[in-house]
Amino acid sequence: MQFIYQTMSKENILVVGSNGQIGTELVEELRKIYGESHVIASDLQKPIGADERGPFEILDILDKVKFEEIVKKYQITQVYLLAALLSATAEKNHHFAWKLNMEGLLTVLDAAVTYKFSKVYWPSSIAVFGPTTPRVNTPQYTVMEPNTIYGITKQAGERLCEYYFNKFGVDVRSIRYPGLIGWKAAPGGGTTDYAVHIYHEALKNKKYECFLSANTALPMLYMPDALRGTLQLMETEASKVKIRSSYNLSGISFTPVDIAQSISKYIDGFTISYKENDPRQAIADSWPASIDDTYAREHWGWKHEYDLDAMTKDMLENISKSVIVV
Ligand code: NAD
Ligand code: AKB
Repeated sequence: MQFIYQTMSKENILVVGSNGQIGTELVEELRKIYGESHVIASDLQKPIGADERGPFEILDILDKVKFEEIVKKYQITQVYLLAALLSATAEKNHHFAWKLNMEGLLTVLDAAVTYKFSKVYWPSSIAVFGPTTPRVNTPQYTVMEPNTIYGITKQAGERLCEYYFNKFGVDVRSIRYPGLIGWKAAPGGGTTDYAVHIYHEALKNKKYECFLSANTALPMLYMPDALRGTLQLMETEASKVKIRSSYNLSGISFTPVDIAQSISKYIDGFTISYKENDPRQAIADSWPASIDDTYAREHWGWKHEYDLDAMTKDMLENISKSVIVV
């Protein structure tokens, strides 16, 4: 087995947290590029109902011994670290959010030094910004005072990534994802999750009760764009990746009213109502409404493709054909 890994590809990639919203789709894309046997998926448990293609390992990223065993077993050269608590879940247990989000990253960065990984990918978030940040067209470099535990871990994580790049030469790359919207997997406990649930409820019941208020604008991105951007950043020549904390990345920004109007173009009679006093409102209010991603566009050619209506059409078509329940 090891012989195959050595001869078929130079890269053996470990995805940590592969059963989640991003991992489910990212593993598929990575396997198209590097070959099934070179992309090792891993998570706390085997994915339910998943096909058996490609290697999978049960891994808790807080178990450093097991992580290193897997790194050695598959001669891992790159890690995509996706395991984390997201904004809403993290607020329910801030100690564990700090532990998982920070220790997981430190473990991977230390292993990158020890085992000389060629690259590491770790996603940050728009949650690095806070209530004192300019909300519209938020620049790459600006005031950053996040007031959620999730945002605090993302900001500290960005500092760690840059530190390991400068001090140890770890080729770590990162994107500050906005809210991601896709139909292949459920979102995992964030503030932007409404923008996935709304499509499922629209198709099932022609109505949706939104936990954010009507005019809460947030930056969002359709999953095919997010995956393309991620792989594009990871394929970029190292000298062009000039930001080693994390890149702002922008796609579409919209409010619950905007997405409801977009859905109404495809589903007659769709209605939206608003739930009051949800704790996720305060999180959303502390985040940017839109993002300036000039550096990603200039440094490595980022460009999003999907606007709101194109995403809505694609989401509704695919959810109606799929068996995935969110
Ligand atoms: P998710 O919650 O859907 O998936 C996370 C996965 O990690 C889950 O499958 C979970 O089982 C696994 N996991 C949890 N604890 C683990 C542990 N101890 N060891 C191993 N695996 C563990 O999250 P996601 O949406 O796929 O996000 C992945 C990353 O991208 C996170 O760092 C998140 O902060 C970041 N991000 C996501 C979004 C988004 O909108 N989805 C936006 C910004 C940033
Ligand atoms: C969340 O809402 O927590 C995530 C994010 C934007 O980081 N989707």
